[in-house]
Amino acid sequence: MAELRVAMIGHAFMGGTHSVAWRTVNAAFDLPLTARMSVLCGRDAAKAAAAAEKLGWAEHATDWRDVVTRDDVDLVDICTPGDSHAEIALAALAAGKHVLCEKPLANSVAEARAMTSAAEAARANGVRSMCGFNYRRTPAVALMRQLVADGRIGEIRHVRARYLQDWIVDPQFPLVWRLQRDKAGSGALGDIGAHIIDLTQFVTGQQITGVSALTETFVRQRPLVGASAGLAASSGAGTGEVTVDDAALFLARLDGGAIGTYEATRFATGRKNALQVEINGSRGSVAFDFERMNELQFHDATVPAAEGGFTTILVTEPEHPYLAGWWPPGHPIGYEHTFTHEARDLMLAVAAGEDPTPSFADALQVQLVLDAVERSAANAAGWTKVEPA
Ligand code: SOE
Repeated sequence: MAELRVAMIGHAFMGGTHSVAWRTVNAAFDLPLTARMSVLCGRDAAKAAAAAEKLGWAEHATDWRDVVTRDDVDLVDICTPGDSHAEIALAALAAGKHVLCEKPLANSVAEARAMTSAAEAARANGVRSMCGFNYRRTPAVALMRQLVADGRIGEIRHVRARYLQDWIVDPQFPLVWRLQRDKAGSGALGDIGAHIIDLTQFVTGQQITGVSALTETFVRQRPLVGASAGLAASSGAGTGEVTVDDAALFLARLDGGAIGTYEATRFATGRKNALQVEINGSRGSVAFDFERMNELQFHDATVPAAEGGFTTILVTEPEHPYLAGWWPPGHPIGYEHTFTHEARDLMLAVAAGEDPTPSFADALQVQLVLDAVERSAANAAGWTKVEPA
């Protein structure tokens, strides 16, 4: 069977999740291509070698510029912080490689536009590109989209989205790259707010057209990093400034007539990875919480009131999206599977000569929303003070 030879740039948290995906995708799904984990690339040779060994890559390398032009690489998988997404993606596309790029697509609208133009130009030569908004591929989320598309929710009035984490509540948690604007672009907004923007637009089929926002940075100085691994880190000597938001809230209008509230924070003590979305429509509602990712809450407003109310759908059946690839009915799956589903869909698109989604253009639209949120939050004129009593 034909191979898809993958080069992965970066090997921290996302590199780990993507490695699981490439390693398992052909075991779970019957696909027209076989993923080959050809080369893992990282700046430090010893760390890259250890990561390649641990994560299952055939080789390691230290210079991404060499890697993206190699003849024995078909796809470049970008798992680095946002400040290098644009440069790597542009080079990979110019070399005719398919590209999978972690979210958010870039650190600015200008970079996202350049990446989108390059992806569109490369497309003419059969080159595919995709942004890694993995939560779209949670079976319960895909089911939620199906219910909306099938008209079961009716006309959508409300979109209520929150992404709540608490991993930096401790003011002594060090200044990792996700807390630095030059590396991450923004804070909770781009890191996790981007997911709920993408997810709600994906589920509803509507796009955000305007926002009114506020952002806050609760802890402005943090210890510098001693060592870090994934999201965990230890403190080194000295402190530095947090240059991103800790939390972002906004109201939104969507182009199909819905109105929305969005909240992204890393300070929701006790909430670990609570990506929560509720959609209310004229015929019913759906609600999802990633902390219970194998369940979907559904209210059918067309049944008699006495039988109404939210019921729990256990999204563990082979009839549900993606689940035919996994275990017998009733057996749940986890976070890492969303990345395997992403790899599956990308491989199917590459093999069929079709464009995978979300495209770079879709991710640019998310970037434009992030940018509007930041501009709105910075605009004090939009803030109405309560008159003193
Ligand atoms: C950290 O907030 C993080 O790992 C995000 O970067 C991911 O995109 C999200 O899936 C989980 O949380």
